[in-house]
Amino acid sequence: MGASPTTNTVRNQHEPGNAGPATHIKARTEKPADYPERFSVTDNAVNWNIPYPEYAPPRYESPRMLERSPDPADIHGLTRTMQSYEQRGLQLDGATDEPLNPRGRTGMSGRGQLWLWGPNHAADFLLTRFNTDTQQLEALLILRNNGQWAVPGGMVDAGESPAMTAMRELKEETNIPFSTSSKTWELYRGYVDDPRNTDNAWMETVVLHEHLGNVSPSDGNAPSAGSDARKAEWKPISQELIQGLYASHPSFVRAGLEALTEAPGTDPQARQAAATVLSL
Ligand code: RP5
Repeated sequence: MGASPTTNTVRNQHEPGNAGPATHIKARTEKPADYPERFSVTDNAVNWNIPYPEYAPPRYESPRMLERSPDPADIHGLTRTMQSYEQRGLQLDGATDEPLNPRGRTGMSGRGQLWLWGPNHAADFLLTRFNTDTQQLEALLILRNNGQWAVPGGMVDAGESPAMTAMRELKEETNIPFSTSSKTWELYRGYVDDPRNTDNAWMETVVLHEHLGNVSPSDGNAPSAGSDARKAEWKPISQELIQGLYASHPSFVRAGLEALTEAPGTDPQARQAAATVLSL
C-alpha cells in the first residue's frame, strides 16, 4: 500500500507514566451496558505509579466474549496479546501476570468485552471528500450499535495486516469497496480510549486516511450499512459531529482535518472547510 511511514500524528495527551487529567476520558466515564459500575478513579489516581491501596475495581468478563475467546486462565500462552503499539513495552501485574493498561487505572479489571488480554488490535479507515453539491467537507461514517457515529473499522483477524482489515471493514460496514493507494496514508497507530477498556485489556488501532477530493454524490455509489453497522452515511464534518464520535475517533477526524490543511495537494475549498471546522 502507499501509506506513508508510521506517523502517530494524533495529538496525544495521554503520555504513559504521566497520566494527566485527559487520560481515560471514555474508559473511566463510559462503559457498555453489561459492565458493572466502574470503581471511581480520580484524575490524579490513574497513574499506576501512584500508590492506591484502596483501589478495588470490579472484575468483569463478558460471558459472550468468553465463549469465543481463549481460556482466560491460559494467560501465559497468549503471546499474541503481548504485541503492543505502545512504545514502552508491557507492564505485567506482579501477582497475576495479567498485562496492565499502559495508560493507568480504568476502574475495571478482567477483560470486559474484549477478546484478548492486553492490546486488542483494530484498524479504521477514514475516508473524507469535499461534496461539491453542498460545498461541505464530509466523512464516511457508520452508526454503531451503541448509537454513536464512528469511523468504519474493526478487529484485525489472525493473519491480516491492519490495511487489509481496514479495507475489509470499510466494505463490510458501508458496502463501499475501496483499496488503499498511493494517496492513502497512516494517520495514527496506538492506544484507543475505548469505553470497553479495562485495567488488563484495551484497544489499539491503526487508522488509515484518504481524501477523495471534490466529489458530486451523484458520481458514485451511495453507502449502505452492513455487518454490525446500523447506518452508513457521508456526514458533513462539524465540531458537534466530531465531539459525539465513538472512543478516540474525535482525535482521528481532527487529525484528518489537520492533514488536509497541511497537505500541499489539498484543494483550496477543502483546505478552507477543514480549517474552519478546526477553528470552531
Ligand atoms: C475502536 O473500536 C477502534 O478504533 C475500532 O473502530 C473499533 C473496533 O471494535 P469493533 O468495531 O470491532 O467493536 O476502539
